[in-house]
Amino acid sequence: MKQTWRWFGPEDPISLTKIRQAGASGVVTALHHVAVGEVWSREEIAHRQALIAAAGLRWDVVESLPVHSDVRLGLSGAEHYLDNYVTSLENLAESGIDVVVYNFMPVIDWTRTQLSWRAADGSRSLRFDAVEWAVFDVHLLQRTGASDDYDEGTLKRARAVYERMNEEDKRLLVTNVAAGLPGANEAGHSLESMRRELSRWSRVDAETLRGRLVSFLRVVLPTAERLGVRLCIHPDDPPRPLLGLPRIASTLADFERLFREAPSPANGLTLCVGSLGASVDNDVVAMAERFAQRIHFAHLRTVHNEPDGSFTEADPLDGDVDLVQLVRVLVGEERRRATSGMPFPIAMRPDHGHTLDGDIAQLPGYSWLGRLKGLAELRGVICAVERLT
Ligand code: DNO
Repeated sequence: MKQTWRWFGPEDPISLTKIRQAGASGVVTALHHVAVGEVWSREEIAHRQALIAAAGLRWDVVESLPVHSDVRLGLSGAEHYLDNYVTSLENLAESGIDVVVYNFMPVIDWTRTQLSWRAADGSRSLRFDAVEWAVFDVHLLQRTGASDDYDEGTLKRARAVYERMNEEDKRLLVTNVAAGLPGANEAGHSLESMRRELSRWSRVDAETLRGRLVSFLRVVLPTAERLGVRLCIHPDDPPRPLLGLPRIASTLADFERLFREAPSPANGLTLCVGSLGASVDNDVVAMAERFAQRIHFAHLRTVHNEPDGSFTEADPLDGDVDLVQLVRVLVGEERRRATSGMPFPIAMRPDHGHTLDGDIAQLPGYSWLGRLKGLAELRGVICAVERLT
């Protein structure tokens, strides 16, 4: 497997030198400074590529080339953003970058309620707490109809938690949920702007959103296929509807349907194990087997799930999904590709890491030492699976 590391660009506190010393050979990055929907020019791409090459690394994966919300909302005038998307894909292909991540989550991207949850060993990790989530939705955002989405027990516990919160606790929960996490599609929200954005989406149900995803793909996939670019949708994180909004890249059935309706080989999947694994209904190893030919990029991380739907990010080898089995599936797929003419290896990156003592961790989830530890463990697994199978 190709071992990569996510780098947020020249502002990232983790330097390219560190990334190389961590053992990665590839970089996953995006032109975060270009406004969503604008063209990624050849010059900007070449400039970023040169920085990465000067450090002895290669820009292997774009994460992400975001899809403008007007496209996801199906607004008239969105054709301009689609044209720009195609041009950006052409410019990337021209530079030899051929794996491109995007997602189709409405309003909020990946979501947690706690960004500094203390584990027993004192390290910090990210957590989605189902009760705090209900506190946010029902009591802080006060979304119309929110209480219909929770059972009695959760509503009762949420009220009790809310009543114990002081102003600082409330402010922190709003920031954690709404302000936007690293790499999210769009800038974060205040409660006010989130309410405004939600009202734009009030009539979009799952079927409508699925239709828009397929329409988007029908426009961009022919170009991607012609250029040898593989577009890899990132699953919903967590894989469930939030804030009354549909999420359509969450389950085996969602992906079966997506690949049936847009069968182009350029229609690929980012196997984000932590996202998919945050539903106990997803058998992620079985999903990897089922969609192996579509996977061109993998986020190797795991979570611990709890019965009420809460989950906490775990150490890679200690979570609910067996990453050793998963790596075995991906290595098997690479071997198959080697004899079938498909491009390989498959790129992987350690996804979020815990924040360890003495860490550099300005960006939630994207710590230096925590990810270094994650990559080191995963390198061991990959090496063993490649040698022994
Ligand atoms: C979180 C990441 C997301 C992901 C985007 C993909 O750590 O997995 O930021 O990059 O949702 O579009």
